[in-house]
Amino acid sequence: MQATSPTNRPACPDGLERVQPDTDPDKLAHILHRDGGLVIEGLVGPDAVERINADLAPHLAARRPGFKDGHDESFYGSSTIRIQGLAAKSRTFVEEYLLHPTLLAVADRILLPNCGDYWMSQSETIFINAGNPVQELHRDDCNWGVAQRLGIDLQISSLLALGDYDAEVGATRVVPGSHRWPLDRRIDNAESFPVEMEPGSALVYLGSLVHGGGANETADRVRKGLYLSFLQGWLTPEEAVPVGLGPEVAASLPKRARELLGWANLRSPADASDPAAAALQLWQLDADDLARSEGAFHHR
Ligand SMILES: O=C(O)CCC(=O)C(=O)O
Repeated sequence: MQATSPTNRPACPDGLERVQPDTDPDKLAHILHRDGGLVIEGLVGPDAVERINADLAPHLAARRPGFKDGHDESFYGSSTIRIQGLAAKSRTFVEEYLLHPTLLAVADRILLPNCGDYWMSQSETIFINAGNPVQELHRDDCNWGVAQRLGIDLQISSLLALGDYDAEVGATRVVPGSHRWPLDRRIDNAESFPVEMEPGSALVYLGSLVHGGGANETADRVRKGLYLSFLQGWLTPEEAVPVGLGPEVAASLPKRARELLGWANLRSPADASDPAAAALQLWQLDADDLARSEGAFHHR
């Protein structure tokens, strides 16, 4: 079956548009709101992909497959290697992906209408080894079930291909247009399509889009994906990001990276008309935000 977008526009087999990194971010936001996801081709260059792979290789080698007992069979993957805290493990990840201007420009447009600032919710390798079955389809926003019912964009997620990313090896499956569905509508695997990508390309999608990892039906290939998500600053991230990062690494990073990684007060909403709302800030640490931003806990 050929996938169609909500506007019945002819589309790729997975129903998502392919765009280039220099596409106008307003257009990217428009496509995301229309389809729920898109693929940015060549978002990260081959050198950076190689360096991220090299940075993460020792960590991957040391980690056993599986993530959370009791949930590996249907969700995390008994043969899948997940490692979080990537900012502390790969400087290239920070410079070339977390701070990618296109990714941040689109996150600004999706998230800032409803918050003073957003932060990283999670960075994670999702390396699906041969034989791992298909993951349960889901929406990332289900982490914040109460807020999910507000009907606003809570999160923007992405999966960067770090190697093979075809249907047979377990490319992410998406249900185009499902970000508009009522939350109680039944999700059928038959309505999902694999998003095939070249290394360095990224699937970017709203937290409300139904998706899941594909089955790795190969004998010996690995589906190498790197997950990164940004979340409304008034919601609790999936990963305890600043704790994992630690002050020394935080101090060595650019300011915007520190902000995204929980090493700064969250900015108040730009349009806060209530003086109290402008004065109050989330994620305070006494009066020492600046010191904290620099990666040091010095109290006056
Ligand atoms: O690995 C993938 O393609 C998707 C993974 C995912 O959605 C998740 O683990 O929450």
